[in-house]
Amino acid sequence: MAKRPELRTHVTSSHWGAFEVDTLGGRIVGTRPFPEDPHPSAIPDILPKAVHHRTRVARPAIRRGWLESRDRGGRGSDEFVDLPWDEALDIAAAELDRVRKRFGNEAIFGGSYGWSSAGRFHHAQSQAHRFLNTIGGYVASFGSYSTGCAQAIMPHVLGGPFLPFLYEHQDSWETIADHTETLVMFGGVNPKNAQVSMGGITRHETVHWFDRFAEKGMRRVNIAPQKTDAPAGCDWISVRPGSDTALMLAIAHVVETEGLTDHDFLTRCTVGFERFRPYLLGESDGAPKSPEWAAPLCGVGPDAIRALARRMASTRTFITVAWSLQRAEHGEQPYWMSAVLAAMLGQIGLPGGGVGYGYGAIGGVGKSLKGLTGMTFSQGENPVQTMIPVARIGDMLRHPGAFYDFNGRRQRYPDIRLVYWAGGNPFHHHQDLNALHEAWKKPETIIVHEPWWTATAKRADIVFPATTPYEREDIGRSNMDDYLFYMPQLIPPVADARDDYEILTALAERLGLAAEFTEGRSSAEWIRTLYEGYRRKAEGEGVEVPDFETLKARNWVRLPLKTEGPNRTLLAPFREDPERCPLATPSGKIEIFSETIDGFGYDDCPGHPVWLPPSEWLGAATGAAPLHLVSPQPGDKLHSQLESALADVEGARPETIVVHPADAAPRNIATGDLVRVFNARGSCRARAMVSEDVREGVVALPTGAWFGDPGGNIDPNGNPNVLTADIGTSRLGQGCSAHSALVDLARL
Ligand SMILES: Nc1nc2c(c(=O)[nH]1)N[C@H]1C(S)=C(S)[C@@H](COP(=O)(O)OP(=O)(O)OC[C@H]3O[C@@H](n4cnc5c(=O)[nH]c(N)nc54)[C@H](O)[C@@H]3O)O[C@H]1N2
Ligand SMILES: Nc1nc2c(c(=O)[nH]1)N[C@H]1C(S)=C(S)[C@@H](COP(=O)(O)OP(=O)(O)OC[C@H]3O[C@@H](n4cnc5c(=O)[nH]c(N)nc54)[C@H](O)[C@@H]3O)O[C@H]1N2
Ligand SMILES: [Mo]
Repeated sequence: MAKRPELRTHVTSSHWGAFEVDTLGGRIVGTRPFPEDPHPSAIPDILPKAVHHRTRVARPAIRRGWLESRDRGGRGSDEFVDLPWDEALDIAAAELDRVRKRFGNEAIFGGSYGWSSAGRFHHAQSQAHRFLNTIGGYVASFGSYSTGCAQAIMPHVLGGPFLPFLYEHQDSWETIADHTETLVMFGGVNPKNAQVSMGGITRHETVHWFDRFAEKGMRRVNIAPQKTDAPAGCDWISVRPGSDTALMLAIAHVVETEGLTDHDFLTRCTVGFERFRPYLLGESDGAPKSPEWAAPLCGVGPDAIRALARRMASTRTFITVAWSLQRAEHGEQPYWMSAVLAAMLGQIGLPGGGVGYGYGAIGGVGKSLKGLTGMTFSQGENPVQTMIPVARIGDMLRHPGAFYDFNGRRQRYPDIRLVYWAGGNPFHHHQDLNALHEAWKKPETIIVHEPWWTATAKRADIVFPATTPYEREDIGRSNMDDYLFYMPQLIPPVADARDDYEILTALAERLGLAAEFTEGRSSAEWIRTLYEGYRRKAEGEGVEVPDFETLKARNWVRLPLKTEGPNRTLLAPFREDPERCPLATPSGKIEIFSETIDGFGYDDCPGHPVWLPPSEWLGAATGAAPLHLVSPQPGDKLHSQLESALADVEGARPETIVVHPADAAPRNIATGDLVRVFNARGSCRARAMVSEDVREGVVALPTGAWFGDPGGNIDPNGNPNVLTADIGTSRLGQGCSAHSALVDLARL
């Protein structure tokens, strides 16, 4: 008699939190919130449909044009031929070998940017990097789409590296709750974004903290083009996108001219105010950066600016800056200027005062936990030195051999023949996708590992079907979370999918490098080895972690990491004694003027923060492109993940664009109408939502709809990256400039 399938329930972890999963007969049939999560995300609801979706890559597939004639032009339109694993692996290994022997490993681009899935071992990007290092190296990428620009500029200002500031040192939510009187949030603190955190976030607490702030009577000011960029109940100062630096300068101008600057702090803890002050007061360029100067630029009235500046100077004020502000042309400036403004207010290093970055951008920022690192699968050493800033991939493909500037260095783009991608979706994440579609024709070969037929998989030559985390075992753990998970294999691999590790091991075998790649260990052995290493390290730091079998039996545990708690304050020891605890800047102090940056001679990022209008913003609006497009992260998912099943829901696609009534009326657009969003770079469909929650002149279309139609035609699903510009933030940061784009709308 056949055994009746049994309903089983386990907990797993993900970038959007932990959740319970029901499986039955090898399928995921339901999910439920994790009981200890006070504000669980609804993102997993769609998982049962997405994991078993018809858009899963079932078998290894090779693009017909490439297979038959090594064609490059049919990427995105050609059909694919399914091949048995062995044959597809043979072809891919031979191609990797051909390219590295003929052109050298510098012809392989393996940056492989993307969030992939949570799980400490099966992290596709790290796996691909280790494999490519094993076979002689690859061109890597620096930074992230998230914070690439900040990672370049902030070490010059506060000493680096930037990310540990964010994740380990910034004021905790407790500190802010206890001390802050005025919370000034440039770009808001967005609860929809705090749903996710790389590697996992078990307790979603952002909304709870804002309730507490409200109860304590903290003044919360959301300075953003959308009211919804901060939790309900905050004051909303609606600002023009791309203009925050002008607003910050005007606040600084009031502070300085009304005698509110903390000169003692500037003298003790900063350098270069005397070089910046003439610019602020207009002595060097004839334009005092007064509220009257800033008002027409940023769209905030002079009285409101003065009132805010006086309040900031007279109360304990914490300035937060969203990552979105540096994902824009000249994104270096608001980041630098916010630190300068906080320094002038003299509250850096005081609990609940000063400045912090990326609160709410991911749920882990602000959590006060003992940072416990470890369980990292080594990527090995990359013998190839060439590296590009991550968002410059389009330029690299278009201009092999060309020189470009990056953070004081003059570098040359390599000549890429083969692109290897596992765990990312560049045809979701990159800007100006029609241009990328063209540039993507340059490499001879493109190899992608993907669970789903994304726009990137469709534009590859060789596609290997990858498992999702539900089809393999792993450990779930993030430095910004105090839970630890055994992530069981919940279902067998869907169709012929294999783990990234298995795929790469099979390729390494064919290249005679299996022993180097695997060190003789299976996935299960690696997971246990990494875990034991972590456990020993944790014990060394006084944190007890269960042994592997115990964790496996228990599924999850909460670790006693909540120790630093209430007093975590950024730069407190430095403020206390800047000579004894200097910053890692050249002067050891906060650099209001940077000799280093000045020495680079960049007109798009000079020696102190300045107002530099972006090429596309409302101040440069034209009849053809009168509206500013912001393209925030989607609230209902992570980037382009789970999109296949979300898009199935009746009416869900194209994606929703938020439009102000004053912009909708003259275009005869009402909520629910289909519209065309367009500019000279491309166009997409979207569904209008008319709302006063967005600033007039601004439209908001989230990222993540799968890019559909190649070429300059209309993208049917609403991917904003057909509209965004593929330009660096500046020669210093070379980050992505997604939030700087002008567009128009028309009813379809
Ligand atoms: N216009 C605009 N564009 C933006 C942004 C913006 O604000 N505006 N934001 C940018 C930012 S900050 C980011 S971080 C990027 C995000 O861009 P990405 O990180 O590239 O986006 P994801 O959709 O998360 O891509 C991850 C891919 O990995 C696949 N995957 C998941 N698990 C596995 C696995 O185990 N193995 C393999 N092989 N694959 C797996 C998923 O199916 C998915 O296709 O987008 C950027 N793009
Ligand atoms: N649900 C969900 N959460 C996510 C993600 C996801 O895909 N889904 N992605 C995660 C990732 S990878 C990242 S990097 C973070 C990103 O975190 P952020 O960078 O903070 O997020 P965004 O959603 O790009 O932008 C937030 C808001 O900034 C505002 N904004 C845009 N330009 C400007 C400006 O010039 N000035 C001001 N003042 N405001 C501006 C927009 O109105 C936008 O809604 O989010 C993370 N969280
Ligand atoms: Mo990001």
